[in-house]
Amino acid sequence: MAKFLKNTVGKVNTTLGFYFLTVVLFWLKTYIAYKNEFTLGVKGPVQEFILFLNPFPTAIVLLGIALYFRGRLKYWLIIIIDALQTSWLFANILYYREFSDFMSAGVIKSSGAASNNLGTSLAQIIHATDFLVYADVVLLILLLAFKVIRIDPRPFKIRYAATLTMIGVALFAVNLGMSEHDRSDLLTRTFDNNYIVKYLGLNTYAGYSFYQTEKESATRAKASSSDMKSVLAYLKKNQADDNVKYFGKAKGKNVFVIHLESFQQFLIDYKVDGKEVTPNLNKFYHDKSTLSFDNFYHQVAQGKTSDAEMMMENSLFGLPTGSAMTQYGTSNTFQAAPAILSQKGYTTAAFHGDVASFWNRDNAYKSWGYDYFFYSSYYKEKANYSVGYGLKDKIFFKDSVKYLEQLPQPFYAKLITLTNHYPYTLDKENQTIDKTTTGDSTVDGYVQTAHYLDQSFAEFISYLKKAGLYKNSMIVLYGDHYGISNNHKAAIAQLLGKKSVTSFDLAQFQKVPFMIHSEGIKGGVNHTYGGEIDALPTMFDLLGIKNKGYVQFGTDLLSKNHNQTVAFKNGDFVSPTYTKISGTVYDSKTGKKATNMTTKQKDSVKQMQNHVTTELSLSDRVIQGDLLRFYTPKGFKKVDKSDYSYKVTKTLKSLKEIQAEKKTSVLYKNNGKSTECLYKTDAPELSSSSDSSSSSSSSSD
Ligand code: GP9
Ligand code: MN
Repeated sequence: MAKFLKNTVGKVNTTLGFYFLTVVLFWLKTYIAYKNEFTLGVKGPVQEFILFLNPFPTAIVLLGIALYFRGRLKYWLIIIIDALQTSWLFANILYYREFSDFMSAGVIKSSGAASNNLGTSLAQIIHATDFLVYADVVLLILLLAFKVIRIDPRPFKIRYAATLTMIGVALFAVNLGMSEHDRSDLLTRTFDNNYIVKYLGLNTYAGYSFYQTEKESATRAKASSSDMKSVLAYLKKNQADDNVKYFGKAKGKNVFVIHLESFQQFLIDYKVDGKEVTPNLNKFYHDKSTLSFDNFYHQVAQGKTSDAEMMMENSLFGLPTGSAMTQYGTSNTFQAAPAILSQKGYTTAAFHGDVASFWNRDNAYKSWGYDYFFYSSYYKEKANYSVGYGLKDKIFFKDSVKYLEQLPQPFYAKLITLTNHYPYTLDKENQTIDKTTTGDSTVDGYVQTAHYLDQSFAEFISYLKKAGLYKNSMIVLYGDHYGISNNHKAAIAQLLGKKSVTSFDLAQFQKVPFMIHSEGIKGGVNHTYGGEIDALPTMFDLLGIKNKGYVQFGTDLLSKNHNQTVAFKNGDFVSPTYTKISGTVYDSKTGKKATNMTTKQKDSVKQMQNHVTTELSLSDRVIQGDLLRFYTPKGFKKVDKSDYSYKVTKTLKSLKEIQAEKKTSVLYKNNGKSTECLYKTDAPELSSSSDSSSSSSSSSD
């Protein structure tokens, strides 16, 4: 034993030994921090293994740089590189504690203190034990200084240094390969910083973040106010008038925006074995006070849900790649629906049963001016309460009520459902309709989760009726994007009762519901062509808010001048006359390829294409150049992100205070008595007596 120890200690006196000691110590503390300081959402043994592995590759490569240098210098370089990596870890531990997110290069560049008040709160969030991350660095310095570890002055062979670099790179490739296998499009789709750290580690995240920020800031720096002028000129020409018949018909009402996850239009009135899949949504769709659109398309790209949210609340498109909400949601200036409405006296809140960081919601929502954001930490969690990304819809809706009833009215509340999400798995106890039988296992569960969503929606609506909210609210429903991707052509054909599907059929398959319910308005199924980009101007029409002056690329679906050419993000489009998919033009009425077109017809297609290309590229310019910083609409006050915090404790306190101040919440009007008892759900998870009362939220942020 003594000999072994002596041998091991002896090895530390060589350059290689010292280097390895540093690598291992760095790995160890990073891993400890992963486990204790961050909520990375690691699930299953593969992800556990990736997490365990991921500090190694970059540490091997980065600390290995020192080995290319001579003599004592290489030792001090090892220490310096170690200290730098440690500082990044240290900064992120603090930042994460405050913002539940990793520090981005953008935050550092735009001075974290100014944009996030980090400076002022630093004293409150720092713990003495945080400095322990430097313990190994200090220890190594002391060991060297007191010559416990002797510096090996011999030059380290370049060949060995290169081998170590290569080992690091190879390990990185393994790490990346395993990660992509477990979660594809990790780097291109930019879902969540937590994902990048979980899979590729904190160092890689740093590199990724700096690369992204550099790319973004170059475009941002090039942009100027004259770019904004061309956008405004375009909008002036293209924005549509309001519809006097509808204008202001829902003025002053509460607004519910219910995000139907992955919900496609074909599900409306769809039957499996004679049984309606979504009877309650169908009823709502056909209600005499519901304006329903049956030619409404999703227009998302890689940003999926986040693209839908961007369009619905900003009337700006997502980006050609990645997610605009993730990449620009923190730093850009926005003039989003929540901000506009809150400046008109609304309380604004978003509800979602996933973690706050997904799609960078915790930051983007601040930029959009959301007063409140209730995410997973606000909801009681139990093993069977969640499926896939988070809380099951029935539980989500029910447990949202305790916050909803506290919002001063009028409010704008967005509720993002989650259960109807790929791969459409549902616990046995929640299955109340048979799967379809196409034989495609990812497709067949779709009707089951959609049915579950439908029931959840019905329970929520019946609560709204009992609580008196149904009458004084405008309720907007939309499907965010397809649920069944084009990779499942055979199954899609079966579902639609066709032999096979063409590209035209697949374009039609991108329809999603868009419904606006408000008691007193003239409802009915409206056949106007439109898409998510048009939702906000349409809602504003009903709420009596003029769109002119706002930078919104969509137009009011109810307006006579509404442009019915619906752009897909890749430049394809559909319209009542022609549809263009991958360069091929189809006659929208017949679905057949358009042949023998007259010059006039060709011109009309060309015009549509021009319109689509122009609006997409201008919208991209607004986001990539952060152009809204150059323009503030009349009467609009620029959003200051630092005014907002979504921390549980702060929010609960603020809700409590606001009750007596505003005196308009459902709770206040009910003499402080909760309306939760009005909520009826058949969620089996809540049926035992201990679970049926909704207890307080978890206390973690
Ligand atoms: C996650 C949820 C899913 O919070 O919104 O996003 P998606 O995968 O549909 O884009
Ligand atoms: Mn989605």
